Amino acid sequence: MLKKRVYISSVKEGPVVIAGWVREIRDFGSLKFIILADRSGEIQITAKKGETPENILKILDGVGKEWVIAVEGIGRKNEKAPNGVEIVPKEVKILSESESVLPLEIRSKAKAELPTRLDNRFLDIRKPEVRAIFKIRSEISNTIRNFFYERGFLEIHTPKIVASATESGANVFPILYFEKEAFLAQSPQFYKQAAMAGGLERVFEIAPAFRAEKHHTIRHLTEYTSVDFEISFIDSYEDLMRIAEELIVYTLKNIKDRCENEFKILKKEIEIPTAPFPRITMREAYKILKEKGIEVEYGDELDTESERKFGEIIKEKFGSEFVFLTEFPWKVRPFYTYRKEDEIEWTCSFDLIYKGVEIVTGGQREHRYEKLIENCKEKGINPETIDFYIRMFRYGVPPHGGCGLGLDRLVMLLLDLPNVREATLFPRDPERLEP
Ligand code: AMO
Repeated sequence: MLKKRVYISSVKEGPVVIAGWVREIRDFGSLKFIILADRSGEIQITAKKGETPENILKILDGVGKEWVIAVEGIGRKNEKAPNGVEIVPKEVKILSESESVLPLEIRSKAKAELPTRLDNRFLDIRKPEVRAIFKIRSEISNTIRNFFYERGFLEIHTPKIVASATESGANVFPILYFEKEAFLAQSPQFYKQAAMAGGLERVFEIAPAFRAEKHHTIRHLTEYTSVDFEISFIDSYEDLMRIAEELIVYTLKNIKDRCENEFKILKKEIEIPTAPFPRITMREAYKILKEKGIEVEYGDELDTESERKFGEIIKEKFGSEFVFLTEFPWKVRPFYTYRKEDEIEWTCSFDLIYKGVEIVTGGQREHRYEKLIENCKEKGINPETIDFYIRMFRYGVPPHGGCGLGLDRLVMLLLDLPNVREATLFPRDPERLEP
């Protein structure tokens, strides 16, 4: 029976086999409606005394909400049915039963709290509006992959068990690796640079990254999906920003078409941005914020609130939801960042802010061995502890740079979700290790 199964959304008039979850039952004695749902949509099954065989009526009388059943029947036009077609059942097979009291209601009007939803995520994703988020997320990662393949990038897979921190020692997860201490990778940073040292020239990776961030915010996870790319033979970090903005425009354009139905379910209109996005140096940003009465210490990063405010100001000024904040202070960037030639307290690096939240960090890397050693020392890093990385720069490495984009944040912001956890199927945070 299941061999002939089709998705509910493709049901037309005539014989058909469908299968899915019993989402609702309306019983009027001699007439019974069952709403059956699968990944593609919902349909009404109409069982009537006199029309439906007695044995089938009996089976249907026994089923409960969220049971999984397969139905063989006839598709018939009915203007009163939800999608204009109903199913008249001829054969019903019970595939799985469900307990009658569910820990999370699928169709309840009252919205459950996020922790309850996440505790019961397998039920939560039965809701069309939640499933739509993950369909869009899937299309985003597919589109990103296409973008890079079309431009001749190599997809790489770098280790997630590593010997040292790349971003900062403070938020790295130590693990026991046999008798040694190892860490979960915070970023593929060293390895995408190693790919440049190896002459791969243009690489990308979509993979998990781990951050031991204890704070509870709506935009931090302890495990997130990082979209990284790295390219060689760049003239400046402008080359990187150009790819990053092209990637964003390409992705949003593509998913707007591919996910029309999901955007409808979520009642979202997607605005396609135009490149180039505004570029504002950090030095300008301090001034712009100061004019609005927001004081950020010269040489410091923007905190969450000033970043949000900055996004608002840019939206007002340039009509753009995206803005590159460029030339970050050396003080707040990692040791591998390339410093401006004539103003070494500033760097050739940037963040991309979307709707007031950082979604991308990138920049040119220091590829000159001597300078890299100096930078390590200035940041209090003993180069010998990361010799496997540093030694590459003794053997010919072209000027290069790249970016890391947080996929979870992109999905959250695109869909205006209130929390990054909603954009992640099974989020990890300081309290959540299950499901
Ligand atoms: P950074 O540490 O800024 O840079 O991270 C890059 C992007 O990853 C996302 N991100 C996170 N998302 C959710 N939860 C977190 N805890 C979290 N931490 C980071 C953000 C951020 O903009 N190696 C550099 C990138 C590079 O220069 O290529 C890096 O990892 O969207």
